[in-house]
Amino acid sequence: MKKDKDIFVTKPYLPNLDEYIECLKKIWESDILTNKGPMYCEFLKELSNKLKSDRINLFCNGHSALECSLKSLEMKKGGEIITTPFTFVSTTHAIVNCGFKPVFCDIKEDNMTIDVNKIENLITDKTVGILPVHVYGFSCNTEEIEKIAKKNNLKIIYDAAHAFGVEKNGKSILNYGDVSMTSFHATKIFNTIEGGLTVSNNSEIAKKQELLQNFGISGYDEVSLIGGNSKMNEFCAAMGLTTLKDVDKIIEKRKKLFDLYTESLEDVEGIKVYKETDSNVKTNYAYYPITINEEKYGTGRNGVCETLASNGIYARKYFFPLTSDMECYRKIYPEFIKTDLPVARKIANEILTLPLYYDLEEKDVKRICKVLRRKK
Ligand code: T4K
Repeated sequence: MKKDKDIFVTKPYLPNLDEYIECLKKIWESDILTNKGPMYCEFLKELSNKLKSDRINLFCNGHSALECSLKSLEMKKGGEIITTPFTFVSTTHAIVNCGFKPVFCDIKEDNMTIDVNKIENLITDKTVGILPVHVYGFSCNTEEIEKIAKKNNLKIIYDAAHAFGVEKNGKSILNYGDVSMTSFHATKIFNTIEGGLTVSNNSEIAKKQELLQNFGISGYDEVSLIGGNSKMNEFCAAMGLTTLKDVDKIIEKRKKLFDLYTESLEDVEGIKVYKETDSNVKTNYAYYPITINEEKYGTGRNGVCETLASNGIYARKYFFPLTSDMECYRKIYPEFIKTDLPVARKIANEILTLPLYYDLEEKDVKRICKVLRRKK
């Protein structure tokens, strides 16, 4: 049972209730609850302005946005997609659900994104795409990924589920790749309860996604594609509309808490803290990951997680286990668990993501750090 002093890894940001109720009144007046009604259209317009793209689509969740991205790109079914296993399982499930085979690439020590130096060794005549993850909102090396993709004629799909609000070279990071998707889940920095979005680099792909997410319906009496249903409804769009203006404020508060964690933990022997490594990137402070070196700290990651929990602090092991090692894949792809992923395996065994959310107070961060600094 949740106690008052309990601190969870995250807590959704809730916008001004009166403003949300105003939107609900409009929904009641319109009688339109879904299928791209007025709220959806207004939210889409506001996002277009914010992201400086008119090639965007809104989804009922991030996972559907990712699957739709994979389906929209004309990649040969059964082809291989190079990706990382240090991610939420959605990334790998989407690849498999869409009829492709994941090929796992190791990650970098410094920001846990795909190691671009290890991609080309994995390319075969079956490779059709690269699906890197801007994990924790830290930027992948988009320049190198683009070069490799161009040279080998591969599509790029970014899992930017954590990266709404991240900017690279002065533009939203969602504008990179053939398609980027993000998540608006309740646990994300900006939420629409459940929701997701794609940004495509070409209008034809964006149009195809629009069809795919609504059964392929292209006219009153016409269905031109075999699609499904993954549209965002009016209530979620209203949540997004009410919250969008608060995004900068949310990121600013998270930065304060993020910096306080770093200040309090960076000198602790055995604890490694992380930050955005690219000076051209403005990050969104989506998560606060640390790794714990058992030898130096005196206790391993699991022990630290338990100690925090005994103090009412519920950190999470995002992302352990690696998706390549998950039970669901052991039978169909027994080779996955043997993949050579030294950095990803080490980090997955040492990772802990600490609580970080808008309502978290500085005194909470200090309390968490006090527990972590009480090193044996
Ligand atoms: N790609 C990546 C890289 C992703 O990380 C994700 C999702 C996706 C794709 C797919 O996007 P979506 O289809 O989800 O839009 C959570 C989220 O459900 C998931 O969205 C997220 N990534 C993943 C990293 O974390 P869980 O199973 O850890 O969530 P849960 O329910 O344990 O919540 C975590 C904590 O948040 C709880 O301890 C309490 C708090 N919480 C949660 C919810 C839902 C609240 O206080 N209120 C709430 O309403 O997966």
